[in-house]
Amino acid sequence: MSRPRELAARFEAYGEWRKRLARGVADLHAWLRERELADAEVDFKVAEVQERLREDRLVVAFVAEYSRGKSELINAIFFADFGARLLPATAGRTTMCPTELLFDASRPPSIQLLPIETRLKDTTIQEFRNYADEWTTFELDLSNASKMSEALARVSEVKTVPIALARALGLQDEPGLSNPLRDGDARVDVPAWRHAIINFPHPLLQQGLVVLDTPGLNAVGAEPELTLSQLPNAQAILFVLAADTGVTKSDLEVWKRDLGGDDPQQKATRLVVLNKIDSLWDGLKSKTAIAAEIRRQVEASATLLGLPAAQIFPVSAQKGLVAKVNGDDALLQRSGLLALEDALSGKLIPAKRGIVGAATQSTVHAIAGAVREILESRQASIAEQLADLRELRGKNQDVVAHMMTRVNEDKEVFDRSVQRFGALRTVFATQTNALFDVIGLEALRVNAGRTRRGIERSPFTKGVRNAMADFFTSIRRDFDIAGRQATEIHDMMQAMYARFASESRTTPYNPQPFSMLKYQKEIDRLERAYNQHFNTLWNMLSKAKFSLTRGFFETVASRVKHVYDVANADVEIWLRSVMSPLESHVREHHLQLLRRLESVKRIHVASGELEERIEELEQQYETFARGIAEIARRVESIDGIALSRDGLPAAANA
Ligand SMILES: Nc1nc2c(ncn2[C@@H]2O[C@H](COP(=O)(O)OP(=O)(O)OP(=O)(O)O)[C@@H](O)[C@H]2O)c(=O)[nH]1
Ligand SMILES: [Mg+2]
Repeated sequence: MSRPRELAARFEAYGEWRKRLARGVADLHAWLRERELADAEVDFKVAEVQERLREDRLVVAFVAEYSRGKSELINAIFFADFGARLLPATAGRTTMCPTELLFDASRPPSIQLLPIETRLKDTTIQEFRNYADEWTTFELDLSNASKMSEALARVSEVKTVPIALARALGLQDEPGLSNPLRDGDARVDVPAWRHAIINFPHPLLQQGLVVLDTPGLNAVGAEPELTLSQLPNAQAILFVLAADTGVTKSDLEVWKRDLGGDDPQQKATRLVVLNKIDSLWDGLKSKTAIAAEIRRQVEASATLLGLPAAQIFPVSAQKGLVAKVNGDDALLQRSGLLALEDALSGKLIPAKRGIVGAATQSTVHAIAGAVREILESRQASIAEQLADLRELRGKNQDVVAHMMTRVNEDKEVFDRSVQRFGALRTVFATQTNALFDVIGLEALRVNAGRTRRGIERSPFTKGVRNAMADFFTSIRRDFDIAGRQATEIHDMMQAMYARFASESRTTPYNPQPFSMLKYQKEIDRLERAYNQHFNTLWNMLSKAKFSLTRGFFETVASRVKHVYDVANADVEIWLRSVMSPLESHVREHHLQLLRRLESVKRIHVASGELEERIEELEQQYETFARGIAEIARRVESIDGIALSRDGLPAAANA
C-alpha cells in the first residue's frame, strides 16, 4: 500500500509517547530517591502515575441497529492485516452479545464467553470479570485462520429455551428472535452468551486499544450495563447507518438512547458512519450521479440526526476490507475508509494524549513543588544560620551565649506547637471518621439494601420509581453532608498552617479545598441515564419484569459504587495531602532547630571553628540551590515530552 497506515502509526506513536513520559517520571523519582527526597507520599504518587501510563486503554465502541455493518467495519478498520474476515458479519442478526476485543498479556489468546443464564444473578458483567470460572473459554489458535473464525463465530450463538426461562432472563420479547410455540411447547431462541471477550495479540490491541462491538438494538436494550456503563466509558463511539436502508425508526431510537443526548459529561468523540455506499454504485450511472446520490443521503441523514453533514462519513466497510486485503488502492480510496480512519485517529488520540499528559504533568508538578518547598526551607534555614554566624565574626563569647538563648526560645515555641499538633491529630481523626461514615461503602450498602427491599415490595412502575428516587436522594444528601465535613477539615487545617507559619516564621501552606461536585455530577448523570433507559425499557417490556428490574438496579448500584470507590480514594489522597505537609513542616523545622543549636554550641566551645563552619554552610547552600535548579530542569523536560507532538506528518496533527 502506498499510503502510510495512519491509524496504526498514530496508535504506535501514542504508545511510544506514554513510554517516554513514564521514563521521564521514573528518572525524576530515582533522582529524588538518591537524595532521600522521596517520602512515602512521593512514592505513592509516582506509582499511581506509572500505573496510569501503563494501563491506559482507549475504548472505541460501535453502536447501531443490527445488520448495519458494525462488525464488518471493525474488520475493515482494525483487522484487515489479518488477511481475512476476523469477526463474523452476515445478513440478519449476527453479533448476539456485546463483544470486546482487547489484549491482556497475562492470559493466552482466547475467547471468553459469559453464559446468558448469569443474568439471573444480581452480579454485573464488571464483577464477573474477576471470576474466570464463570466464563466459557476457548483458546485461539492464531496459526489457523479457519479455526479462529470458527471460535469467533460463537458470538452469534443462540439457544432454545423454555419461554419461562426467557422471561426470567428478561429476553422473551426480543423482536426478530422469538419463534415461539414450536411443537406446541413454548420455547424461544435467546442469545447463548451475555458478553464476549476476545483476547487477541494484535499490535493495536497491544498498544491498549479496546474495540467494543455491540449487537443491534434490542439486545442492547436488555443489557443496561452497556448503556449505563460501557458506552459512557468509551473514548469514541461510532454510530453506523446503512445506505441501503436509510435512517429508520429503530436507528433513531438507538441514536437517541446511546448517542443523541447532549450530556456534557459524555465527552466521547462521536462519529457517524453511513455504511454500504457500494449499494449505490450502480454500474449504469455516471460517477458524478453516484456521488450526488451519496451526498443526498449524507445530507438527509444529517438532518434527521441534527448534525452537520461534515460529521457523517460515507463508507463501504465491505469494499474497504476487500481493498485492504487485496492491496487495491483505488478501491480503498473509493471505499471512503481512509477519511473515516483519519477522522477517528485525528480526534481520538490527541484528545486522549491531552488528558493523560495533563494528569501526568499535574502530579509531577505537585511532587516537584513539595520537594522544592523542603529544599527551599532548608536553604532558608542555612541562610539564617549563615547570617547569625557572619554576625559573630570578631564577637565575644557573650554574644554566642545570647544566641544560644535565642535558639532555645525558638525551641520552646516549637515544642508548644508540637503539642498542639498532637491535639489536632486527634480532632482530625474524629472528623475524618465522620466523613467516611457518610460516604463510606457501608452507608451505600445500607441505602442499596433499602432500595432493593422497596423494589421487591412493589415491583411496578410507581414503586420502582419511588424506590429509585429515594436511592438517589439519599446519595445526594450524603454527598452534601460529606462536602460540609470536608470544608470543616479544610478550614481547621488552614488555620493550623497559618499559626504554625507565623510561629516558625515561614510562609504558610495553603491546603487545597475538596469539592464533591464531580461525584454529585456523576450521580446526576447516572440518574438521568437511568430515567431515560428505564422509560425505553419499560415501554419495550410492558409487563413488569421483576428479574430485569432487579438486574437493572444492580447495574445502577454498581455504577454508583464505582463513584463511591473513586470518591473514597480521592478523599483519602486529599486527606493525606492536607495533613502530610504539616507533618513534614514540623519534622523539617525540628531538624533545622537542632542544626542551629548544634552550630551555636560548636562555636561556643571553639570559636576557631567559625570560619570553617561558615564555609561548610555556604557549600550546603549551594548544593540546595543546585538541587532546586535540577528539579526545575527535570520537570521542564517531562513537560516537554507531555506537550510534544507525535512526529507524524503535519496533516495528521491538524
Ligand atoms: N454491500 C455491503 N454490505 C455490507 C457492508 N458492510 C456490511 N455489509 C453486509 O451487511 C451484513 C451485516 O453486516 P454485519 O457486519 O454483520 O452487521 P452488524 O451491524 O455487525 O450486525 P449485528 O451483528 O447483527 O448487529 C453482512 O451481510 C455484511 O456482509 C458494505 O459496506 N456493503
Ligand atoms: Mg455484528
